[in-house]
Amino acid sequence: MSGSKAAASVAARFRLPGEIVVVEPHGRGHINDSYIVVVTADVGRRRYLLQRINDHVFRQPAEVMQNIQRVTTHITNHPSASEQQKSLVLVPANDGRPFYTDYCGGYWRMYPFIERTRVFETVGAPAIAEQAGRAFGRFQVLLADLPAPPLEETLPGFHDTGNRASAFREAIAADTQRRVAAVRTEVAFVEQRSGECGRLADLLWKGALPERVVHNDAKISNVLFDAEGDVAVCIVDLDTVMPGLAVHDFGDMVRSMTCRAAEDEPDLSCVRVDLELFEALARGYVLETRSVLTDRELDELVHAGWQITLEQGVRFLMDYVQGDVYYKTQRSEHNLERARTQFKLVESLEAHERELNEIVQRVRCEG
Ligand code: GN1
Ligand code: MG
Repeated sequence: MSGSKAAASVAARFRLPGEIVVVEPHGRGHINDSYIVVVTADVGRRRYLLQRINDHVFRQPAEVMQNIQRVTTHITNHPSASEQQKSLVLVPANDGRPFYTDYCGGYWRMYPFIERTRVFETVGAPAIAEQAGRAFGRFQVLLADLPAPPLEETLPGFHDTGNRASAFREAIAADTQRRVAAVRTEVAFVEQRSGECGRLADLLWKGALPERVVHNDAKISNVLFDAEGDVAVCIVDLDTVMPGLAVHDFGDMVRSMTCRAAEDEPDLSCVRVDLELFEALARGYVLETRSVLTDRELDELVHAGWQITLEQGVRFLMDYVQGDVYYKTQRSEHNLERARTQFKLVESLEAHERELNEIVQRVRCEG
């Protein structure tokens, strides 16, 4: 059965208010399969987002869904959440559960599609970076009072960059696809920097940085803006919301919001940190998290940008070396191109480290 056909039969297993008229692929994301479901109801046409969870990546999909259920319920009842953020709720399956399992054991879930919004794949102006920084900051603050128990750690060590570097070393040594010879320069790039990869995990272990509920995939395309593209109104993609470090999210924001090029831009001459975008992002994020973040967390913002960008490059390169088994790709060297783009940005972050720290100092003193 084709993906869309299977999705159409699964869509009927959810509590929808009318007749399903269209089910079509929604080509976003590197991991899960997503579909748009259109329903005609008495109240008019309604769209939904149906997703099949990738169970090679998420080994415990039921725990992922339990986390999402807790997070969406908390946010829906939160007095300071936006209307759009509150509308990110799970559509129950016909049996009342927040997901449906098909006859192969696949996990599916559905959300109402949040209409009158738009998504950016790259950041073209400081105002967008500031809005996105504010939106992720508010998201972290909304979850700061999530009641116990802690969320499940569905992807253990997700941002443990040191562990990622060790796994990478093993993949290089195994070289199952015979691709390592072609990426010696990139492997050396990572090796030269591996000493600094463990810093955030060490600070967490020593208790210098607090564990919080964070998003863990804080990239620009996970922010919904209003239809005009001026105001960030909702954070989406809750699969990886789990315990972690606030600065991991900021690091992912630096990675995806301070460079005007896309994460897979093959022309490396346009890949560099834009200090205006960085300043706007830092201002937005610090403004919103002021009441929650510690000084030690703010001290690590610039390092986190470097570390998470390097980590993402290591992950893309490792997938290339292992034969493109984790991320979806659109072309044969896609993962390698993605890795090179991350490494170019790492170099640029290194070259501008002093200015980036000065910007953070300035932003911290404002207001
Ligand atoms: C993956 O599937 P998607 O696009 O939301 C990945 C993130 C990476 C991101 C890079 C579970 O996210 O960690 O940062 O790609 N998610 C997982 O764009 O590995
Ligand atoms: Mg994601």
